[in-house]
Amino acid sequence: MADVDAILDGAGLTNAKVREYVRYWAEVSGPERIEVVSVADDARLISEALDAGEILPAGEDVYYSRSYYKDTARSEERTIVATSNPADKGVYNNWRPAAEMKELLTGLMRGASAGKTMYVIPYLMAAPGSPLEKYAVGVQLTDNRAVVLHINRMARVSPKYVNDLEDPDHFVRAVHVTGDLPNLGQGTPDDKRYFVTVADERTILHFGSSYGGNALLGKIAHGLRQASYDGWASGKFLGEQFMLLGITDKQTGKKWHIAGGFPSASGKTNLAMTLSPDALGDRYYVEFYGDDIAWMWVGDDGRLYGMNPEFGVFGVARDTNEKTNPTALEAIKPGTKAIFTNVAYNFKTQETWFEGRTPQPPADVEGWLDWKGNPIADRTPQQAGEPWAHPNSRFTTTLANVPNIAADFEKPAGVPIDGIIFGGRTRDREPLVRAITDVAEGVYDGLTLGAEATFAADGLDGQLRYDPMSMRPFMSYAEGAYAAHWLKIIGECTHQPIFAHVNWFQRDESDGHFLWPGYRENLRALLWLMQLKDGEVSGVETPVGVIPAKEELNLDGLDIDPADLDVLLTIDVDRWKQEIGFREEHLAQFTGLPEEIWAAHRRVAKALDEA
Ligand code: GTP
Ligand code: SPV
Ligand code: MN
Repeated sequence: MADVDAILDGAGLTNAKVREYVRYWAEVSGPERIEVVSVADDARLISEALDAGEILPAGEDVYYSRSYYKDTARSEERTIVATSNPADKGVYNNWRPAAEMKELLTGLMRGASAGKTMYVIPYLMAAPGSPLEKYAVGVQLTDNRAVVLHINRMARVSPKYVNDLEDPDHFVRAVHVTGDLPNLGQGTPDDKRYFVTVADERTILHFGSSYGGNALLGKIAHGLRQASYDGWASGKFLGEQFMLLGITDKQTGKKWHIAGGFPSASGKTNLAMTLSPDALGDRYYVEFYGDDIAWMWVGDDGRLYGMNPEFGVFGVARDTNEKTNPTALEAIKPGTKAIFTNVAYNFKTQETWFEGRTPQPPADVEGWLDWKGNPIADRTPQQAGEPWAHPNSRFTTTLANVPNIAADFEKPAGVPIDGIIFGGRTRDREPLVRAITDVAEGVYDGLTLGAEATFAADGLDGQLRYDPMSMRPFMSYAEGAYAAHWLKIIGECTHQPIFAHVNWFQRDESDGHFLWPGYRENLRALLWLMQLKDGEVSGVETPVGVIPAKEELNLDGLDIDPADLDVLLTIDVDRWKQEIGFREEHLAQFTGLPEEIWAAHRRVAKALDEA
């Protein structure tokens, strides 16, 4: 291996602690070459990756990549949070002792980058100048060039972000070693993959994947697991799997910001990028801030502030089309430098396709390969119904490519948050929207978010499960402490956001159709919520929150079956009473849950009993 110091000097990487870290892990994983990356290297890296066949052209300045077929989503059971304090063990964080995990991962990584280039990627998960900048600095090491290309789109990348730190040691050490993917025993008892966040040492060690959040460590490992831990340990902020959007009423000039948690592949990207329904477009303008992560803190004016630490979008491809998400299509069009992963690809025309892009797949199958690279034309009749794209296939593009990106998306001060919403795929019980004005009841609602799991995690599609605040796969410390931290942060606000639960996924009992048309129409529920907050409507009180009176919901230009609307705006008290029993069991798993949360639970249960 070449002289590490000479390479770091050449790249202008001067932080001595960073240099020491790079030397240490280079010694462990044993790459042949080392290269420091800045976003300015992107064009060269793209052309190298094209030459090496690691990515393929998919139109002008758009690219295609395929991951190993057993490496297409997060693996929750292989994901671990480690610390040196056993009290950090929670129900969902797969806690393990730090010393044990560091030894194990060091062993797995030893020599595993032989013959490869190790890329050193200094990054920032914040807009420069953010009050949380200190928590946003990291340096990822990876031995995978395609991963570098994704990170260049998803994070701010440059040595300048790590050179002049107030505390040179305060950066996240994020080590990624791909491993020999065909020989890792994925999904077997001998599985060799480990995705570990050593949270109290701010060190991330991921081995055995080159896909998504398993490999882009600034995203969910740093942006969610490490950030939620840091936010709690410092007492200063929340790091959540939330989207963030702005709505402007052009008539009054008012602007609201709403943040919200929906479990993976449940509509955050769609909602955050939404446009007004056509009939309301003259009046309301929606701006996109973020689709997957929000860090939130209390501002000097007593309001809750939020920002998206990411620089790009890693969005679910399936069902993205002109109707569901026109802004996403704009953000991945020719010239955007977007990268598609695991969609179908036509090697003759360089087109891409995924389920839901058009109602039917391309009629002429010539040149089309499915996400595994197998020709569609060679399919047997039995294989005919198989999807062309992987259900968790995605696109990667920078925020600035999204046409309705907010003008102030990089403003370091963040934006004040007026509403926090929770939602997920719930086929019954949850109405279109129910507002919750009490903070403890709002936090309680987030903790009891229950939804159908999706294909964003291996092998769980369709299972009903609780996913507190949509953070279940990203929880880094014990749930009781997490709830207390939420109450503390929101409690410190003198102007608190309104909470709400939304559901776009309620289905008809008999034929299964979605009762609510969803997508752009979802704005109607958010507008009602903001009007409620501003005292312009009063809604209908129910045991589980305030729901819209039918005439309060703006339905201009919407064609909806009145019978469906009735169900969407009804609370099924019996079904809710049953739910309360499940919630009791769910909450009882958590040690140290604050009494305020139990009190909120009892209030809701009592209101239902009296209903
Ligand atoms: P992650 O990136 O995995 O965290 O997920 P996400 O929450 O950003 O998911 P995304 O917005 O990409 O949603 C994925 C799926 O939800 C797609 O298949 C969408 O078509 C579907 N979806 C989103 N919004 C709606 C809606 O309003 N109604 C219905 N029926 N489906 C929706
Ligand atoms: C999710 O699964 O919630 C994602 C994609 O946002 S990944 O970054 O792979 O976790
Ligand atoms: Mn996500």
